[in-house]
Amino acid sequence: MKFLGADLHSHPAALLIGVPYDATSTFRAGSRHAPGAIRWASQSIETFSPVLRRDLEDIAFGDEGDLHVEGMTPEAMVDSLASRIGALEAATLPVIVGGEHTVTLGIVRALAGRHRDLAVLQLDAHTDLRDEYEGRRVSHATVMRRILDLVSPGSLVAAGIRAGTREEFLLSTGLRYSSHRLAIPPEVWTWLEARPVYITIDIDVMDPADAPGTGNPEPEGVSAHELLTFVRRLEGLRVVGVDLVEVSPPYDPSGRTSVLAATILREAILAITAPRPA
Ligand SMILES: [Mn+2]
Repeated sequence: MKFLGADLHSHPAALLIGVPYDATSTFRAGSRHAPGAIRWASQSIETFSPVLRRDLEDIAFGDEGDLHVEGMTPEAMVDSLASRIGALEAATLPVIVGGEHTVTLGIVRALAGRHRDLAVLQLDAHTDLRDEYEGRRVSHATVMRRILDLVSPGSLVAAGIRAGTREEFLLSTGLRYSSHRLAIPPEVWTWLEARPVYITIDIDVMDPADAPGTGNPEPEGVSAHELLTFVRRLEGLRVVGVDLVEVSPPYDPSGRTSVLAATILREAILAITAPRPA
């Protein structure tokens, strides 16, 4: 099954790739089932966005299925994903569906090599800035720290953050911006407008009331309306890649988290591929 509105294109404007990997998720695994669950849930929504007035049918949008990552170490999965992203045409927007948050490292590794001034925009409940977690340096809880090995702290903008250790919050004061709020201050947004941006959306940025199906739910998150409004504003940025991670179908018995994830992806793809004013 392909994602809603996806078709075969030799030069896609946007290409969805699933990464069914959750080997370092220790508390509540299950995000390896997310690419399949989100594709299935996508059949329940429309290709047309009445807010953006755009339709997935109108763009060259493909879904190449899942990367084969079963049984891999986190390092091998990251390497494999980085080489797949590195092989994409520059005009193709990678739309990656995790899997756990560790997948972001593979994508950013490839894109930071291609764009020297890459900014990374993280929407997440957790800082993910530990240097090591349960003996691993590459894990869902260390992913943003490993990304700081690739881009400078001044290149990272984090929003929705409301959980982490004292040390992680101390480290986060050195970032371009970090806040529990989703709204980005105007001067930071203007800074983002001036460079290529990678955006990673950890579904746990959402309030568990709207997105219960995730490995590490965190109270006091943002609403679906707030997040979708934010995602539609991506139309104003030069986004060179996007991921949506940490949906965990075994903790989503009603399927509502996967439906929301599919809606976020539709709105993100439509907003990011919208023609930009010259
Ligand atoms: Mn995360």
